[in-house]
This record gives sequence, C-alpha cells and structure tokens, in this order.
Amino acid sequence: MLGNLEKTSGMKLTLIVAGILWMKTVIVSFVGFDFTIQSFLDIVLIVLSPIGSLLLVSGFSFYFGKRVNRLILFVLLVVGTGILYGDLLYYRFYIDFVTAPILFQFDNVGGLSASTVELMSPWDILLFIDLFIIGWFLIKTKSNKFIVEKKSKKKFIATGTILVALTVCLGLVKSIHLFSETYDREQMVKSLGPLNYHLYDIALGATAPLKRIFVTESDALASTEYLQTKDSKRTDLFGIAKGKNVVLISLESTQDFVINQKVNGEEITPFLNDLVKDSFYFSQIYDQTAQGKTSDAEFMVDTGLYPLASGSVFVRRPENTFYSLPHILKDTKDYYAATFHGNERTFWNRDVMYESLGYDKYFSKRDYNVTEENSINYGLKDIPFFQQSVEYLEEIPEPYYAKFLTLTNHFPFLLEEKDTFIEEANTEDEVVNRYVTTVRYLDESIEKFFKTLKEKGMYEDTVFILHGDHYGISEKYDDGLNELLGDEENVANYMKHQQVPLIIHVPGQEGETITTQGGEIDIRPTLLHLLGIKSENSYSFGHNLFTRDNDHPVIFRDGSFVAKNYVYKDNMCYDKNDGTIVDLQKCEPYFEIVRHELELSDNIIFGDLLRFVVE
Ligand code: GP9
Ligand code: MN
Repeated sequence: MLGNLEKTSGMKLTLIVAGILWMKTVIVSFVGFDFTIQSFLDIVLIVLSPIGSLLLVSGFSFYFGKRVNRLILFVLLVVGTGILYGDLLYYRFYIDFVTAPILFQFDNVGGLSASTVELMSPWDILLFIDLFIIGWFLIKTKSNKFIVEKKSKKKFIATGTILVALTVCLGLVKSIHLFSETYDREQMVKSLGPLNYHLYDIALGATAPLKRIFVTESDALASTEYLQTKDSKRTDLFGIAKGKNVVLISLESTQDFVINQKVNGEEITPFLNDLVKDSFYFSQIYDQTAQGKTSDAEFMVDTGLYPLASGSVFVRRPENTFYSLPHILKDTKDYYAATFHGNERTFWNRDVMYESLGYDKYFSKRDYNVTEENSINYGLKDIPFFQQSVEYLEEIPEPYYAKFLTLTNHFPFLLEEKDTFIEEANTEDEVVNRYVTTVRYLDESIEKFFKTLKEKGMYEDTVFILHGDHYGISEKYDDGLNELLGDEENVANYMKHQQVPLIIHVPGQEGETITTQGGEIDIRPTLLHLLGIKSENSYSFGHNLFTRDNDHPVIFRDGSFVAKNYVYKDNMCYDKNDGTIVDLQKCEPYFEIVRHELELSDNIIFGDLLRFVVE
C-alpha cells in the first residue's frame, strides 16, 4: 500500500488525506452523533457537507509552493482529527456541539474536566491509527515526489469552493431558516458539516460585538414594542406579598422529579415535600438554560430575557444596560438587593455582572469562613453556607431581595459520609445513585435555614421562591433516571425530566399545586404579581404563571419548545403526553413566535438595546 502511495503525485496525496478526514467525519457523524434523520436529504447532507471545506483546507499543503508541504499536511490531519475527537467527547457529555464563546469560559463549565476519561472508549483509538501510518510514510518519503501542477491547484480549489457552495444551497433547501436559526446546532452541523459549522460559529462570535455599534434608538423601540403586548391580567393574588422581603433560593441542579419521590422507601426531599403543601407549587416548569447553566437561570429570573444560544450572557455581555429584578424592586419599593454564594466571586463573571444587574452587595467565598472541613466540590457546603449567611441577612436593610445560590448538589455529586442522610439509589448509573444523596443534603440545608429564620423572627415577613436552576442528570445519564423512576424511554418522559421545581411560599397563604406550564423566564412576572408591582413595562419575555396561556410555547434556546399538546425537539414534532411522533404540521403554528422571541431577545442583548429605553 505504501509502495503505491510513493508513486502518487502531490495532488493524490492531498486527496488521500482529505479523503481520510472526510471518512472519519462521516463515520463519527453517523456513529458518534445521535442525529435525527428525517429524510434522505439529511443523509446526503451528512455525507456531502464535509468534503468541500476539507478540500479547501488541505489545499494549504501545496498552495504556497510547488510541492506538497508534508508537515502542513500532517498537521492538518492531526488537528482535523483532534477537533473531530474533541467534538465527539463534548457531544458525549453535553449532547451538543461546542461553540467558540464556551471555549473562552471553560473554567466555568462544570462537568467535562472531571470526567473526560470516563467519556473515552477503547474504540476511539481507531480514529488515530491512520496518523501513525501516514506520518511514517511522510517521514520516509522525499518531498520531491509530491509536485503539484499549477493547473491542478486551480481545479482543486475550484472543486472545493463549488462543493462548499453546493453544501450551503442544499442546507438552505433543507431549512430556509438555517442561518437565522443558528442556535439549532444539530441542524447546523448536519447541514454544513462540523468544520464549516466551526468556521461559521467563529465568524459569528467575532462579529457579534459589531451589532452594538450599528443599532439606534428606533431599533430599540421596535424591539421592545412586542414586549408591551405581554399579558398584564390581575388576579386576587395581586399584591398578597406586598412589601415583604424576598428570599430566592436557587436549588443547584435540582429537577422536579425529586419532589414527592422515594428511593429505598425514603423521601429524597422530605422538607420540600412538606413545604409544597403550604406553597404555590408550580409542577410544570421547564429548565430553559443553555451553555451558561446557573448563570443563565439567574439571568432569566433577573432580566426576563432569554439566555444566549452560545456562551453565557454573564461572560459575553456583562457591561450591557439591563432592567433587572433588583432595578424594578428598587425603583418601585426601595428594596435592597443582595446575593449570596459560597464560590469564588469571579465564577461566571458574577462580580462584574451583578453590578450591571443592580445588586448592592455580593457575599461570596471571601465573606465566608471556608475550610477544607466545610467545603466540597465547588466550595462551601450548603448547611454552613446558610448558617453563615443568616448573620449577613440580619444586617442588610429591609425590605430586601436576597438571592441564595446553593452549590453542593453539583455534578459529580460528591458527599462525605457524615453529610449523608439517605442511602444511594441502586441503578446501573453511579451518577444517578449519588444524585439523590446530594439532593437530600440540599433539602436538609433548607430545612435548617427555614428553622433559623423562624427562630430569629425573619420568616413571617418574607416571600420565598425556591427553584431548580437546571438539570443535574444530563441527557447522557437519562437511562439511569428512567431506571430510577420506572419510566419508559420516550420524548414525553425525557421532557418531563427537564422540569425543575418552582415553589413560592408566602407564610400564612394556603398551598396550591398549579399545573400551568411555563419556564424560568416566567418566575419574575409571577413574583412581581404577588408583590403587587405592575410589570407591564419591564421588557421581559416572561408571563405571570397565575394567568399564563398554556398554549403559549415554553421556548428553549435551541429552538425546541413545549406547547399545550406538542413537543418540538430536534426538528420533529411529538405528542406531549405519550411521546409519539406526530405530523410536523401540528408544531408549525408555533414556529414563528419561537423564532421571533429568540431573535428579539438576541437583538436586545447583542445590540445592548435597553440602554436606549431605560433611564
Ligand atoms: C458555581 C455554580 C455552579 O458557582 O454556579 O455552576 P454551574 O455549572 O451549575 O453553572
Ligand atoms: Mn447550576
């Protein structure tokens, strides 16, 4: 085989390398990425889309000289394989594709680093075998064998360019919205191929800052006009918590399935189970976060805007003007806003972003007594966190809005024996098994916190909001979760697992379970309703959950959504109740509103449009 190779021209060698990379890409696309194949066109796109750009890129090996530059060719092979493998590992963990902004905030991305080895498979070695063969051959062969004629160069580049153009055209035939729905990354990678996707994504990231320069006040008015049409109906509950302190607890990685769920005969969340009986318990609230995880949840609650499709707003646009919950509470009722978290203050760029969001005070790791004894995983354990926070809470002026971010229940869900209040579950999945123990610990910490507040007389005059920030058990571990819950594997159950608990507790108020569906973006208007604050002009995409129309879609950042009876996910429409595939037409009536809301929200963030309308 190598004998034959030696007789090949430079052009053939380049084609062989491009061909190897193409084959690897196609194999990884079919075997490694779990793409939804809707039609034959999808298969054509997956096979065809990588070729053009691979030809163009491999052309670098000869374009600047008479011969193929063997080193460049080899580097391309190594880098191309490396990127593909990186994509594969990232996909195995996140079931998603990496974006340029997330690469700049990897310090803040929990999970991947702790488990990279776990994500690898012995079969992966097959991706690298060719590197040794080609590498050895290139070293052994003299470069004068690999001359490339000028004419061939032109043909080569022209073929690559035509194929890239063809790929783009076919991608647009598949979906005319391909480039206006760049948040649908599966669609992008499927249609353009991984390499084109990465190049396009880098260009998007690089040009994003320009969007702020070219907008005017009239763009701002046009974009915010739509938000004034959001509902503003009043109910009897309007103002029942008027003037009260607000304590918001972000329950790290807590999914709704833990509520009223037993493992080995024991409740996972005994305290929360009691609390929901005396609270407004919203049982159909979906996690709408994206790559910004906790920071995305915070962003939605505080601003009522959608998070970004790639990266975190906290990191990408921290200097923007926002009209956040602290701003509204201060403007209308002279609240004091503080936030409490037992991790480094720079994590998720919070130290900068909290100023833009209008917080008066940020109590972070440096304000707590954090020792090896009382911390685990990302930082201070939740029980000492709440214990130490109470002293600060006593000192801040009333009425206050105090936000507490818990931390212990974070992947990979580590806990010491002495903090374990419940036995691990016994599914095939260690992550799921450990998860119940850290959620149980979180529950204990909240029980203690409430107890202390009651003892100190700080409970009665407070409204409490507790909500899960995002999933703990990612899609990768969904099998283990199905095993724990005895659920069949289907889209309906998968979507149910994406729900996070939302509990609003107003002391003295009778409890009620509310099954209206909504998302984290709806938390703010719901709270403002209870506080008796008009929220019509607050530039938010959220709806008051006491009046929300169940058929208004709950929109996710990748363009998928849940409507009253249907789920739209990976470009397919499903019956919400049993997860069966239904005609795409059933989902079509919602497409426009989903696209419109995501686009408007992005325009507001990238254009920093609120600077024109908020005084
Ligand atoms: C860390 C906390 C957890 O400060 O916000 O981060 P996450 O990975 O959930 O975003
Ligand atoms: Mn989180």
